[in-house]
Amino acid sequence: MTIERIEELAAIVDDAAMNVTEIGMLTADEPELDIEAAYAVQEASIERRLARGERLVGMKMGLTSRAKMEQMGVHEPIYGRLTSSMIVNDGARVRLAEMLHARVEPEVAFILADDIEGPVTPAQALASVAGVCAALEIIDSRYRDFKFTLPDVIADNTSAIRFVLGSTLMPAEAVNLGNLGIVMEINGRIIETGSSSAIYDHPARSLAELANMLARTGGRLEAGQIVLSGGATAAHPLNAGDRVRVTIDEIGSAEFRCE
Ligand code: OOG
Ligand code: MG
Repeated sequence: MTIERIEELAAIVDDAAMNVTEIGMLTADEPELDIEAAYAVQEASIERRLARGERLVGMKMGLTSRAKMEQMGVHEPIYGRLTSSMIVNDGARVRLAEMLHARVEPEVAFILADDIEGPVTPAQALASVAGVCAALEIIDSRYRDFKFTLPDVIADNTSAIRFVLGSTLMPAEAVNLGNLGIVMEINGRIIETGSSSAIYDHPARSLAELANMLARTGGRLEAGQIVLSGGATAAHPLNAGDRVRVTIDEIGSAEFRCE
């Protein structure tokens, strides 16, 4: 695919996100959009955000749990990019008018102390982590009916729109990271329970896999970056007035409100 075509597709997903307008799947009109081209479109769409003054603050893994793979009908892990405009402070409000059909999912987040350059094992990746915290990711596919193929969702920056990190950071080695109980509540009602073991068997495996996927195209994770390791349960639709909270054993909680 030509650079011009990649830029064109990046403008389509970026405009859809900025204007809160849904689009049809890119693959419907672009048979050449394979996985490699889709990551190029994702990068070009992030370049547009950076040109508007956003900063790259981290990376996210997606479709790392069976619950998410089954919900979305896509069975391969993918990664996306997190920018400064996606950060929601713990306890703050999010405006659903800025989203099409937002959903929320509970996640475990890492903050990196050092760069991570693949290939690495999960244990090596953990040695570069400053700490772990509870997180909520809000996703909002730009595609009609939240339906997409693997290249489509990669090109759309893996549906990223907002995320909330909990306010406590725990050293990864101080907690039983591979099997922490997770509870997600909306308006005080428990709507999902799960375990960090659902995240690619262990969140550290998800982190290492991310570094390894990036290494294939010469990329790496950088000190200070945030990494979302992937939704532990299915994602849930959000409605105005919702108060959402995730509580994860040993590492704390994160919350936000919808308006
Ligand atoms: C794709 C993004 C998946 C996760 O944690 O699995 C994701 C989607 O479900 O729209 O963020
Ligand atoms: Mg996610």
